[in-house]
Amino acid sequence: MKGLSTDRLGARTLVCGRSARLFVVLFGLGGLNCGGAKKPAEQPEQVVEGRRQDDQSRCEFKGRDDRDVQESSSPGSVLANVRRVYGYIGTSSERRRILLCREVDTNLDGMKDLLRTYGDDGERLSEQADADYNGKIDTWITFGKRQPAKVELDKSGDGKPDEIRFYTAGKVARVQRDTNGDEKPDVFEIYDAGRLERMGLDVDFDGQVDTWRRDQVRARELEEKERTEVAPENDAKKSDEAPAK
Ligand SMILES: [Ca+2]
Ligand SMILES: [Ca+2]
Ligand SMILES: [Ca+2]
Repeated sequence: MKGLSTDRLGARTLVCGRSARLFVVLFGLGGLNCGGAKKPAEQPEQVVEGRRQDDQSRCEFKGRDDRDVQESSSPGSVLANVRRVYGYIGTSSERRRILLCREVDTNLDGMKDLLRTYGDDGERLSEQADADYNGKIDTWITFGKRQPAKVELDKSGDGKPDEIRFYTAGKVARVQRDTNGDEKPDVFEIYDAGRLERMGLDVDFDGQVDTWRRDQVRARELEEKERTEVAPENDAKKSDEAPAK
């Protein structure tokens, strides 16, 4: 089956049949080659209207007969910049198609720079992003229940994460950071309700925290909070202890 449809984003979408190998989107031409049509001859990587044929795809679908691939263009993009890869689960009447992977070229430079993977019920499992568009993934997100549970960042540009953020109920709870490039964390931040409470520093990089620093402002706030929470009890005690008139 070959035709035009409209997806949830209202994007113009070119849809092919079940087998991924049955279609090829020709970048720059927006053409389509579905089942039965002639496959284009193998060509070396080339620039087509500023786009290379290798778009740094990271979704798994090449050479897979059990994957469907859908290419679409988001609003503002003339060419296809969104790819969805589908798979199948279940058997016979319970067999259904599910979205496994979605990748996007967000800055329209021809290279995919954002990838999301999904579970059987459409829930987000993970995300990878090349946030500075240099061709290397620098952000990895692992999702818990609907929200990010862990975010790993490569700030040094070596392709490996050097900062890991752990989240609880959507708020940052812990951060660990490698500042000397030995791939071991040496800064540990502890958060309370999403606000930095204290920071541990491993200054000689032996894996042991040498000093803990409390956020001075946060410490004062906590002390004040403790004082005001205790105060009413004290007041009540005083009135209990007051002699009867
Ligand atoms: Ca891009
Ligand atoms: Ca990058
Ligand atoms: Ca380190």
